[in-house]
Amino acid sequence: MLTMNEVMELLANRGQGHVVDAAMRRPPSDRLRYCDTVLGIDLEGLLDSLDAAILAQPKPSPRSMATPDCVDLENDHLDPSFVEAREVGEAMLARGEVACILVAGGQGTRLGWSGPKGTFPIGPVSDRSLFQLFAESILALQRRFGQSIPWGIMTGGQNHVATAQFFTTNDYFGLSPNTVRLFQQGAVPTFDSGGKIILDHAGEIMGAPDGHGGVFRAMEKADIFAWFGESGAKHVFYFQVDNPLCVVADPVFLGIHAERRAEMSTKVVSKRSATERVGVVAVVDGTLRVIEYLEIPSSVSQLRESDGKLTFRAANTGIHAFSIEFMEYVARSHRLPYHVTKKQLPGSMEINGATVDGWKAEQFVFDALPMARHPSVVHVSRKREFSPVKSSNGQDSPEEAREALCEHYRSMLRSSGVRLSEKAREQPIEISPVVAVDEIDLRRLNLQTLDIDGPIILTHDSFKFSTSEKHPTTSAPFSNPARLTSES
Ligand code: UD2
Repeated sequence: MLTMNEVMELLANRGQGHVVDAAMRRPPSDRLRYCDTVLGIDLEGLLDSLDAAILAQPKPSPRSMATPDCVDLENDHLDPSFVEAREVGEAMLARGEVACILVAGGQGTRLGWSGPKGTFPIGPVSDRSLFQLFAESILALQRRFGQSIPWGIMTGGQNHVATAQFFTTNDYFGLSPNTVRLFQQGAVPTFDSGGKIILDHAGEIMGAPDGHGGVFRAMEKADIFAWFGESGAKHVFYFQVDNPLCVVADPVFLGIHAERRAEMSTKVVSKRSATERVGVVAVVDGTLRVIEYLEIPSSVSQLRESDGKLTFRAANTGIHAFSIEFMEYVARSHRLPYHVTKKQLPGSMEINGATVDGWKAEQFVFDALPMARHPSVVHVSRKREFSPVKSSNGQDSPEEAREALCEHYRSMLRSSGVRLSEKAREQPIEISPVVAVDEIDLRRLNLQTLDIDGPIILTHDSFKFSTSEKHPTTSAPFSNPARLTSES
């Protein structure tokens, strides 16, 4: 990495002399802090990407594009051929070889939610938050496999404190605090429309979050790799905060990842339309990568097979598995490219919140895929595993996600042999992960009939259920776990 003097020289040579002057006006003891957003990053790569964006240099169109080879679990995740993969993944969890990373640094601006997105209430009956849902999934797996699962949560500068308070206020949702670590992602400079680094009215460099691809650098800086290593973890299950259907630390996915000795594996679902705002996984000029939705030519996204299916339909879910060694390699390689996009940014002289046209640079976690020697792609059911909460209404809305959760719980009950009465089928339903994370857990409950005429929630303490409105206050302990009726 560049020394401070080399960074100053580079900035001076690349038209950023105003930053050098500002830094030199700082007392030497303050320069390291002042330059934090330009140190420890691939500054040259960032400035090259900025110049290319400003010159609107067209990205070289791929010479060749092909669809990726996928392990297909879309139709039946319980397919016997994956029993072995599940067993491999469960053995990894039982040996304490799995850690989790959740990226929760972005702002939930499109959702219109003021707090950290993970605090958003998503439980169809309980309104439990996204963070609680994920925490209880991890708690359930820890109990099932008798091993702690270290959980790193990446926050952003704007939501770190609020996220930390949310976990302490909620006692980490039953998790032991020493198995959860929050760490902040890094920041990179923002640029005005002419490509100059923006300084605020105090002469400070205006930084912005460096993208979820900043997770590698942030994990290294926060000693997460050392923490994971000390706990015996060898593999990392990586997921995004906005998808409540994510099967956290999915043993089948982890088993496939390990069986194929993959450094990085990624889950895809079928795109629901040519214009859906998701990246697609494809083989571009012989290399497996994700092409982000803003960078996919419409001629490619519109291509269809003879059966009408989209040719490039492998949608990036943001769910990945990594070997820890590979994550450390990516962190040290400084090879992740920067994606520079035009944004409305707070101006250097923010007057009444005035914003200016500028440029923002981000790194994307999935750009590590081309660096993996043996990547694997697993195609899973969208219905079962993917309903991100992105905007307040329409597609990817909270309502859509809540209904997807209810349908997921109903199908879990059906797959485990439970008969749902006519009226129970219409009710909102929720199963806390600590009661059951999947059909296998549910079968152990020996629950045979569910005949309830109100919102149902199977909570954790002594399998109670509540048939009241939201935030159930009254709940009836089961007299007979096999048969649940409103009269229970
Ligand atoms: C992302 C993917 C898209 C598809 C979609 C699925 C990118 C660029 N695109 O779209 O291909 O997979 O998700 O839902 O990722 N985050 C941080 N720090 C940041 C920025 C984001 O932690 O600086 C987190 C954010 O909290 C969220 C996740 O990364 O958990 C995805 O970020 P997003 O919602 O901005 O990505 P989106 O919806 O543009």
